[in-house]
Amino acid sequence: MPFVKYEPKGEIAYLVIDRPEALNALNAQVLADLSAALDEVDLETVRCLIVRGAGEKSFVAGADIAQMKDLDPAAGEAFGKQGNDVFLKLESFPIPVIAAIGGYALGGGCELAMSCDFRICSDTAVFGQPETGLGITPGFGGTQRLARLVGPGMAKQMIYTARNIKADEALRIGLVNAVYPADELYAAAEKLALTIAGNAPIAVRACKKAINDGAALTIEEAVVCEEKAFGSCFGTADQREGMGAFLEKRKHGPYTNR
Ligand code: DAK
Repeated sequence: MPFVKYEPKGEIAYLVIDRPEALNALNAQVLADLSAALDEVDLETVRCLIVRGAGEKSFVAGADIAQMKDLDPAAGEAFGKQGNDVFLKLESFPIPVIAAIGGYALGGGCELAMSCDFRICSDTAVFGQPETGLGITPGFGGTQRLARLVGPGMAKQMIYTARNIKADEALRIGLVNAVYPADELYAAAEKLALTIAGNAPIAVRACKKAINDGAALTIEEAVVCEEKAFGSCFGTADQREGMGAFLEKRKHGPYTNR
């Protein structure tokens, strides 16, 4: 029974983590299903993904503590690698991925959200890295991505204290881009996804790759990523349409991904 549902909706699609009886906690099967769901995405049609949790209470309440409890060091390392591999696949997925967080995003759930391109959340959302309170470290990239997103000082405070934060604080520290009333979250996510889907897909993909590839480089090396991205758009039908529409003072037609 897959714990991740792939739900295409025209040019956008949802990946729904669907294990509400455990607040969508990530066990090995959920991670395998998430990887398989990414393989299902039709990249010819779909231009933006939204990741969300099933139910109203939780995005993902962490890695599955019951499954992790009796792991030995080798099995712990293997579980960490499985999660890291899937989250890296999501982070470098060719099209943008929005995390729409309605409720708990704890531990592996916060790490899943941080592997997406950006995050929006409900006013009921709760974020945290509770691992040190459980006797472990974050295991799916939390020590690295949280520090990059909110700075090392705030990341260290959150991780060392294992204290949860609410949506307003997540907004203040830059962990999420926007907070919505809970019943408006998914409509807002769709609106954002459709706006992205309306722009030239080859350009959007090239921007994602340039931003990701450049993040760990010096500025001198990083701008080369942008030069490559920029160059790759020229000669595409979408670049001709976009610039042609501007010069002809008309709205651009739908982009064709060509
Ligand atoms: N794992 C397993 N089950 C979970 C779960 C989780 N993370 N979170 C919730 N559940 C289950 C509960 O056990 C309960 O199951 P039943 O008792 O009904 O069978 C059900 O979901 C509903 O939860 P509650 O009854 O607790 O619901 P409440 O509303 O009272 O509380 C809560 C909600 C989110 C505050 C609470 O459930 C909670 O504190 N959950 C745990 C949150 C947490 O600590 N998450 C971080 C997990 S640690 C690594 C790899 C990965 C990681 C680390 C290392 N290596 C390989 C190195 C990642 C670690 C984590 O993510």
